[in-house]
Amino acid sequence: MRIQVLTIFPELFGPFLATSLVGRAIARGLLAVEVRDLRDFAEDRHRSVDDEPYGGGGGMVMMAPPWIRAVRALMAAGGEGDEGGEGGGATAGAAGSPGFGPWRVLLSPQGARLDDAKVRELAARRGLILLCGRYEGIDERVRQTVVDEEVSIGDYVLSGGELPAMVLIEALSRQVPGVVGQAESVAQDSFRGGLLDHPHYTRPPVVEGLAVPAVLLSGDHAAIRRWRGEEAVRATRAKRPDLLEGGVGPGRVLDC
Ligand code: 4FV
Repeated sequence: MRIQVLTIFPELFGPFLATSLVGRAIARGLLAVEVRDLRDFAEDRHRSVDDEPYGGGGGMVMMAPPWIRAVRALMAAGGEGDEGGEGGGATAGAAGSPGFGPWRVLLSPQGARLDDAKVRELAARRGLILLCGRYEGIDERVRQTVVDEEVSIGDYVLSGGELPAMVLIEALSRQVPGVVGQAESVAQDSFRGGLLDHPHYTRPPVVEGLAVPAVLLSGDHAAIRRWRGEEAVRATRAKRPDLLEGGVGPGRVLDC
């Protein structure tokens, strides 16, 4: 999977892309992430990317031309193919030719809420361009020209789209085959079967007078799988009953 990120704070991504699972995935070539400074696509010598809002009001708005130039440059740089591209296909230029180019995602509170299903949908694409906004927002004509989809990580307002982009990159990296060891652990991830995860325990056997459930020390793997399935349902019913509306995830319980 190839991910290109556009931001005015590229320095925010360094440690994240060099550490732990994402860092290892990139080092092993399982994931490619390029971070580009939007200011490199500004049109004036002050590298301006924001201006005052038409119609007045507080704060600044990000200008459209730098974004449009930046996304088109990244598209032209031969992003791997998906049915992204301008206006869903009808565009000028090799990279923008119909049906070619990375899928362009703007991180914003107005987007579809990021969940396990959305992560898997985006992970199925070969190329992504992530647009990280700042200030009060982005000129609407960016959405109308070089954005295929908006994604939100939650109903609260952050100061920038960089952290949402990192959340998305981390979630996507876990979907890339070979990135997470013990392949089945991704399959057992929370939400996969529509359930939260079962409780986990490790040494020491007693903490603050609280012992590990005996079944986990029994060696009876069928009993352990059953216990974990029941505990996953219990945790989901207690903490996220909304997840059970669609009925208990079949795969999860059945194979316990
Ligand atoms: C956000 C979110 C978010 C809004 C204005 C950046 C900020 C500023 N992005 N999920 N919630 N973005 O709050 O994705 O430009």
